[in-house]
Amino acid sequence: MTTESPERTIVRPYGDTTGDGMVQVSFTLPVPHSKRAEGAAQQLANKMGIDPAMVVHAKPMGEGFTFFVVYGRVNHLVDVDAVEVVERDFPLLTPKEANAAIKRALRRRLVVLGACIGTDAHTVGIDAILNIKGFAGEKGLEYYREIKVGNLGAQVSVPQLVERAVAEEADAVLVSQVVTQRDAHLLNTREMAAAFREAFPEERRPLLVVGGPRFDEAMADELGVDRIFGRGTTPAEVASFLVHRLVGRSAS
Ligand code: B12
Repeated sequence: MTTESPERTIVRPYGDTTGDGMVQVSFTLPVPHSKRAEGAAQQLANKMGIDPAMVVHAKPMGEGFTFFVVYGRVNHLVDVDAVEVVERDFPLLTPKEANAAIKRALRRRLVVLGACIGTDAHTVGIDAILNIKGFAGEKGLEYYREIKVGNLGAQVSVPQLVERAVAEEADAVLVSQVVTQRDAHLLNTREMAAAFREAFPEERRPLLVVGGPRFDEAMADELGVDRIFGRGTTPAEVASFLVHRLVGRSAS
């Protein structure tokens, strides 16, 4: 890491030697594999600011497509201090602490509903958060004595989800969106948020949480949800957020 001044931290990518600017990118071009195709990949990499660019891997992908890995140097600098991310702004609780806080504040179990909506059938992510076996060494929300979990599974329609949330008097609705083709995750999330706003008065609306590996966590307001969780989220982070928001809400 090189620093320009005591305040700013400026870094370059690292490949063979510190600060040499080496990066590796992969992409697919709609051309059959050939020397010319490799040249095209190199040209694209050059246009992306990678110079020199070496095609280190090229593999035909079905008919008329080639997958490439290109390794090369960029001259760009990264200002780490200028990076903006959504930091965790609530304390991380153990299951015992979360249970105690819910019991104290709500005097009933907190009701959570989870689902993959739209045509999305990727349930592994929502299961990682909800199922008792959990994720990354943490137990899922089903393990929390004071949380009642309903996992609706895959391909749940927005009307079905709203109906269940009404019937179960859900405190929070957790939605997973993994497929991002044609921005399906954004469209589905907006549709879901609008439907919940229509079905509930604002003060009784369940907390809306979405997650998936390709969301931008900074887009919560834009998508009309209360929080977005991205890649690598663990169950304790989600439980802690729910406690922070719902217990806080009931206290005010
Ligand atoms: C397993 C898998 C499948 C399985 C799904 C099985 C199942 N029951 O889930 C099967 C084989 C069914 C499948 C099918 C398809 N798949 Co698929 N699949 C994958 C794969 C390999 C792994 C996904 C996964 O399980 N990750 C592990 C979990 C733990 O991670 P996660 O989902 O990110 O979840 C974490 C966080 O994101 C977060 N999180 C996620 N959801 C939520 C929700 C909340 C509320 C919160 C708080 C947090 C949270 O917490 C989790 C834990 O940290 C990915 C590629 C990859 N390596 O990621 C492709 C991938 C997602 N699939 C893809 C595609 C294209 C498809 C198909 C369209 C393929 C086809 N042509 O049929 C179909 C679509 C089916 C459908 N209708 O949805 C693409 C999506 C591309 C895109 N741009 O959208 C990927 C990226 C593969 C690729 N590189 O092309 N797939």
